[in-house]
Amino acid sequence: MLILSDRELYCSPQICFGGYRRAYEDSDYVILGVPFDYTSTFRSGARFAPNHIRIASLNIETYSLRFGVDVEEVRVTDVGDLDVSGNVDETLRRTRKVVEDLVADGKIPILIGGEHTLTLGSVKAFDGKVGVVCFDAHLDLRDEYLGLKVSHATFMRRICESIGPENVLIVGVRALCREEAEFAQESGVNMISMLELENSGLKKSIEKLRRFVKSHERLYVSIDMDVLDPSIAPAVQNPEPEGLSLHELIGFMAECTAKTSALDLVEVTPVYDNGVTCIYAAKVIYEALSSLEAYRKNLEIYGNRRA
Ligand SMILES: [Mn+2]
Repeated sequence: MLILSDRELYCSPQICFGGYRRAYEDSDYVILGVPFDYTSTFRSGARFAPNHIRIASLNIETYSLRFGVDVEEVRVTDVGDLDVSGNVDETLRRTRKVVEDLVADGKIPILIGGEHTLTLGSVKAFDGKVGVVCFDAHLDLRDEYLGLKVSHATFMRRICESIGPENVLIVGVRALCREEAEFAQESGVNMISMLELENSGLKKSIEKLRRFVKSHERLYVSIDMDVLDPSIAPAVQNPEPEGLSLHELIGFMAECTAKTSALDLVEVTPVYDNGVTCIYAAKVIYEALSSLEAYRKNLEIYGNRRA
């Protein structure tokens, strides 16, 4: 039996997600903070989210009733935060390089932002061979915003240029400008708007998501926390009314599990939080880990049968 000294037992050198500090070599899932919000234009402060979400993660239960998994028993580690640069392109380059490393080592990266722009760096790690499922109130498809080609309002346009608009699905949309609506229509970006969800029902939307999942070998899943209704998750950089419930978000997310190669959660801004948005964020990550682990376990038992 391993005997720990009181110092080893009771002292923690730094906060890490869920307290998971296992050796990198022994982990399947790697948490990486990206504390960056230089292009934010409204309620800035997402740079503070990684540590606040880590604190929240230490104070909620880790067992998932949905997936029958206790994240305590999952091979997770937290490698800390990316050293961000004052230059956005350099921050995105570093994000890409680190995600490339993690993927090459067979890990599933789970990034905690930070603003949504980081997804552009992260997706590029897959060299164009990935579908993106993005949960977001916004389309973020402007060609330029406030003089910037690369920002939280344009990054999805840049992703479309990089991997092709037909390989992008944005779920939970309800906030867009005419330019974005027209681009989405003409380019063939896939979309499940909140209006569509309300009018056609959850079942139809899930069928649409399943078709997208089926047509891709692997997926990058990006969760902008503003996809949730601001009445439940108010502390985001750009809140928009009429959002998803957490149950709906986790349901959609679970549909992507079999193909999920990496995941990020972005746009939480703790300065506007009463603590609950960070709890929601930590919960989303726990449920994501649980569904990925349940799938992995299933594969071990039943072999490599993909949905
Ligand atoms: Mn958004």
